[in-house]
Order: sequence, then structure tokens, then C-alpha cells
Amino acid sequence: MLGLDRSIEELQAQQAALEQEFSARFRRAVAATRESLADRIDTVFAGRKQIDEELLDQLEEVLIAADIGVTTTLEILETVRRGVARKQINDLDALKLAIKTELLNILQASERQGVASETTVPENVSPYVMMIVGVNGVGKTTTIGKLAQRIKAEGNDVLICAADTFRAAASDQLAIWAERTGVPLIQQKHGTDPAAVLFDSLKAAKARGSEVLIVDTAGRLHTKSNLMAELEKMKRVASREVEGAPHETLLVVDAVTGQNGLEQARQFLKVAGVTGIVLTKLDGTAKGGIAVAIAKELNLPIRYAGIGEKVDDLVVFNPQQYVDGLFGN
Ligand SMILES: Nc1nc2c(ncn2[C@@H]2O[C@H](COP(=O)(O)OP(=O)(O)O)[C@@H](O)[C@H]2O)c(=O)[nH]1
Ligand SMILES: [Mg+2]
Repeated sequence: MLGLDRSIEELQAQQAALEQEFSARFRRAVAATRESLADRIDTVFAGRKQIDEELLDQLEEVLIAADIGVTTTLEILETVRRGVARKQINDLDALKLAIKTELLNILQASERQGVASETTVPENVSPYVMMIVGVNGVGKTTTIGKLAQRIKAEGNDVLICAADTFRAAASDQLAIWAERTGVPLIQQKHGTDPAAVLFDSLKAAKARGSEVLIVDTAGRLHTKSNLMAELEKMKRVASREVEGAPHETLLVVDAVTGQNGLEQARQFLKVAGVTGIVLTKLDGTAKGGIAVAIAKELNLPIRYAGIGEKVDDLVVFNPQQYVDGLFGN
């Protein structure tokens, strides 16, 4: 018994250390956005004592420059102006706190609309089917590698389905990730109907007793209507083979593409039944404010953030951690 207790404590300590490490890496990943947002807010505030229209206008510019988006920024400013008029916001500290609170509220509101923020694989669903969608180059395949590793480490039997059969290289790239993470992969020759590869994978997952099936998909945009029809067909196949599948459809959005990425995301929302967002390449942009625009305008929870190209560069997105990361505390 004693030994067991100790190992639970050890596990908890290990978990805490891991979380701290992730938190530190996340902070580093959003450093450029922090400079563009919080540091610029400080510059706007420097040497001022009172809140006037000029100050609020400058603040508006800073928020838009960080890619928080015009609509979202105007709403934040409206709330702030109301607070100023009602004398609830009387000084610069209160103003900064109000902005932080607004950003957090937006991110948390979208969180509540969706599923829990951890990959909680229900006991009674097998396989739990996760489809990963998004345009080419946003980081789908890389995210699948990272997710496979993570979900496997959480004690699940994972299988990957290579349903991006459009590009020959896509399957090879996925095979490298599968090998690296020690997760089996179902693939077929280039050009095969993606729904057929998915069908095979669902059968294989059932036969093997895999707990989670992660499905890579194509993302070519120039034949948009075909792509959307293809995704719909895949969803039909999934739901026919496994009740409630796909249980999760994650839309991958590249933070570097900012407002363009948001526009592309809207195309997918029309058909793909997206349940959450993976925001990749947060480490490569000073415009990480896009997370707020996504949460507000797409009203979907950001489940994970990509913070690099390596297998453990994926963190569960945490709104509080994100806002703290942006404001340097
Ligand atoms: N810096 C950085 N690069 C990433 C991240 N996620 C993916 N990438 C890179 O983005 C490029 C495209 O990724 P890929 O997974 O092939 O995108 P896909 O076309 O959507 O499958 C690759 O060079 C990846 O290494 C991330 O979180 N941070
Ligand atoms: Mg790919």
C-alpha cells in the first residue's frame, strides 16, 4: 500500500513538473505576441495618468495590430468605454485589468460551448474517432503526430488513418510520424478514395481493439467543393461504422496566417461539423491575438496549441495561461 501511495505521489509530482515545463514553453512561444501586445500597451500608457479618447483609440490600434480582429476589438473597447463612463474603470491599472478580463471572458465563453479541454476518451466508445481537417500547410499531419504521441502516453491504443491520399508525399510524411511515435498506420496507394481508406481503418481499429483512431485528411483549397463533399462522405462512412463517429472534428488553423486563416476556417465550418480548433505555429508569430478572434468569431473552443515542430510541441490550450502569457505574468 505504502509503495502504491508513493508511486501516486511520484506520478503527481512528475505531472506537476511536466505542466510547469509546458507552461514555461508556452510562455516562450507567445513571447513575440507579448511584445507586440502587452509591451505596446505599456508604451501607450507610458507617461499618462488619465483615460481619454486618444488613449482608447491608440489601445484599439494595438489590439487590432495583434490580430485580435476588428469586430472583437471594437466589442472589447465598447465594454471598456462603458466601464470608464460608469466610473468602474478609473485608472490605467484598472483599464489593463479590464482588457485582460475581457480577453479571458471571450476565450472561456467559447470553451463552454464545446467539449472539455483535455482529450478525454470515453470508456464506452471504441474506437473514438478524431478527424483532423484544415487547408494544406497549416500543420495537420504534424499535429496528428503530436496528438498520437500524447494520447498514447495517456494510456490509449491509437491507430492513425492516412486519408490524405491526394498528395503522394502526405502519406509518407505521416508514416514517418507513425514510426517515430510507435503508432500503427493504415494507408493505401496514392489516389485511393479517402472514404475507402477510412472504411479500412475503422475496420482495422475494431479488429485490433484500438481505442482512438486519428484521421488525416486532404486540404487542397482550389477544389473546395470537392474537398467539402469528400469530408462529408468520410463523416457518413464513419457514422455508419461506429456510432456517433466522428466523435471529434478538429480544425487546424495556422496562427501565422492570421485573419486569412480565420476566413479559411469559416469555409470548413459550413460543412465539417467542427468541434474544436488546434491553433498551430503560435511560436512563429507576433499576432497570436488571433486566438481571441477565433474564439469570438467562430465560437469554438481552442483545444490545443502548436508551439513548435517537434513531437512534444503541443499543449492543451488554457485561456488563463494564454492571457497571462500575453501580459507577462
Ligand atoms: N513552428 C511551427 N511549425 C509547425 C507547427 N505545426 C506544424 N508546423 C510546420 O508546418 C509545416 C506544415 O505542416 P504539415 O503538418 O505538413 O501541414 P498539413 O499540410 O496541414 O498536413 C511543416 O513544416 C511543419 O513542421 C507549429 O506548431 N510550429
Ligand atoms: Mg498533411
